[in-house]
Amino acid sequence: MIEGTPRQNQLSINLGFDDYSNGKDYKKRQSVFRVWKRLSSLQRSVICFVLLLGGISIIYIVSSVRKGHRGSYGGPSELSDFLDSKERQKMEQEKRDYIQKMKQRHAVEQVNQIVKKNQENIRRKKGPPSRKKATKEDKGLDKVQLPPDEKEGQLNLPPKAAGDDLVVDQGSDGPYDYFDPKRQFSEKQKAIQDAFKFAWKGYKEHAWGHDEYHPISKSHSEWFGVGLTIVDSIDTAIIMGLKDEYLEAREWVDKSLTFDKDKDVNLFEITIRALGGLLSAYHLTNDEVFKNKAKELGDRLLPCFKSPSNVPFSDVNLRTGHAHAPRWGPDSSTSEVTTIQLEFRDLSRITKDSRYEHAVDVVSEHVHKLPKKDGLVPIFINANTGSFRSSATITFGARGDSYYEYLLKQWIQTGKQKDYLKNDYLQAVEGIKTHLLKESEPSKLLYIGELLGGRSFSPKMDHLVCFMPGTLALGHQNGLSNDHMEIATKLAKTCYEMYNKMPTKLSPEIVYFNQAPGASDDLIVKPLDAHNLLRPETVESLFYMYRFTQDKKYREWGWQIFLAFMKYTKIEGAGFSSINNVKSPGNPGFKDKLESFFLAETLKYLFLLFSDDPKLMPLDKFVFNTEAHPLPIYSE
Ligand code: DMJ
Repeated sequence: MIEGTPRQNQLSINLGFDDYSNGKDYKKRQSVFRVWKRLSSLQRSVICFVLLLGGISIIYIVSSVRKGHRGSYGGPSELSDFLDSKERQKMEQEKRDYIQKMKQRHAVEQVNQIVKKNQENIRRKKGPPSRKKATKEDKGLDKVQLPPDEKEGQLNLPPKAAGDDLVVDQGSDGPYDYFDPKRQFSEKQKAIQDAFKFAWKGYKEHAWGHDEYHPISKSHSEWFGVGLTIVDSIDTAIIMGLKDEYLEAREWVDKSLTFDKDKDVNLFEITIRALGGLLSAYHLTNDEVFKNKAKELGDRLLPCFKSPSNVPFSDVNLRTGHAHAPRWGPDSSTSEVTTIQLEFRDLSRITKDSRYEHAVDVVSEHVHKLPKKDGLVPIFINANTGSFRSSATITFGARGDSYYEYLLKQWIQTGKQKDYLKNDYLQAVEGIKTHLLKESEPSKLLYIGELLGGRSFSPKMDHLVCFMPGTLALGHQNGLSNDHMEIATKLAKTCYEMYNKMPTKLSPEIVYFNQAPGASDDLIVKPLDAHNLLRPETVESLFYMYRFTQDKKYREWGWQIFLAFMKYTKIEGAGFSSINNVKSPGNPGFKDKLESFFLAETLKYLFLLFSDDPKLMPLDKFVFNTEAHPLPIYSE
């Protein structure tokens, strides 16, 4: 024994990396060799066996911990499984903290990258940077600074205040700062912002946290019990740059919004308004609060799809998950089962959970395969059989409308890769031309009628159909045929005339077009159809038409409609209300209801109609869901 104790020497093992430069090591190895030779063969076998067993155990433990999976027998295979529950909790907490910190670090790096990209863009536009020495302030703006006490893997970032840092990367155009105090608004935009603030104030005072506001009685009511007016309006507040209203809404969503309600909800309505609103708010702010709530809602809606045909039931209880057909009939509405795809797909993309997208893709593919009338579909479909009710009406109004809208928008959302959607849309436009498109007398206003029972033509058009000029124009902008734009232009004019020809300058809910040669008026309005619900479809189309053509007449029409809303639907000190009769300027009669889509859609599209900022909601980056909630376009 030359160095160390005999025991140490016996345990020393040469692993094969011989290095004779060190004499002491060499002598050690010699002595180990001598000891080994003195052992009996049984002793040698036992030692070899023990070493082998030890080696295998080490390899197994290391690989299990690395993979982090649980063995198929369900026994412990993570390090934490060997610890008692307190230690495990502590370890898991540390793990969570670490992940959180790394996320924050990643966010800071992302912002820095965006800032850098912006600076490069600006440099490219403005030429080389000046040699002026950077001031302290310049440096602050230059880069999001990590706090000085940050150490590797141990970030100590100050907590973010809600509303700070509200930027979203809009691709190569860089981030958009909705709450930039330097944002410029035209006088008309300011008037539209004021209308939003006015309605918000009334809702806040008399209906805060409730679904619906009744501005005459200054009361409220529930539909789904999820603060629908708030979640439907958040992104409008953001887009308009209304920070106070946004922060109030965000606070409510964070602290008070829950979907754990023993309540039957309509899958379509809650998807387009609440899920769409939350997703949009998430994309515009990157605030995880919205994403988490959207996910909770998505999970509670999934049971709808457990039908024999995979076509969803129309209703589901948010708490129990019990899904069923509507109380008033056996079928789901066609537009409802086909107007949830943009939202569910987006939810999958942001959560990396494919279940939502898969559920709605199955529906789209199923409907694609069903027989149609030149691309046109009946307005009812049965969730048990998966078949259309063939005797149902064909319309671009209620229960049919957004089936067509989402064919086009899904195709756009998925980077124009799903050709079957585009083809179905193109076929439907051909179907319109063959079966539904007519001109009125005497002014030859182009309109889209209906096929009652799927067969007999009716010259009836819901105001809802007025989304179609915008959708046709959007399709044209995305490369579809010129005649789509020609039809869009004529239909936009018709939709405007539905306002312009009324004594209040507000459109009725439904019109019939005169077909008789020699008739004096193009429009016939039945007494029960003369109400106005503050709907958005016409101003939505005016927004698209102006964006794509820059023709000022669309702004003039939009402004006239806005002024009519101000004149006939505004209630001093309270908000806005639907009215009963657009033909009676002396007595339009309030319905005592503010629909959430007035804030979500009507005012948003009006505000965007008057925006001259090309970076605000670029239509090659965002696609609006049917409730005007912008969602990102994914290049597949
Ligand atoms: C909104 O909820 C949506 O635009 C839907 O697609 C149709 N109806 C209302 C607005 O009119």
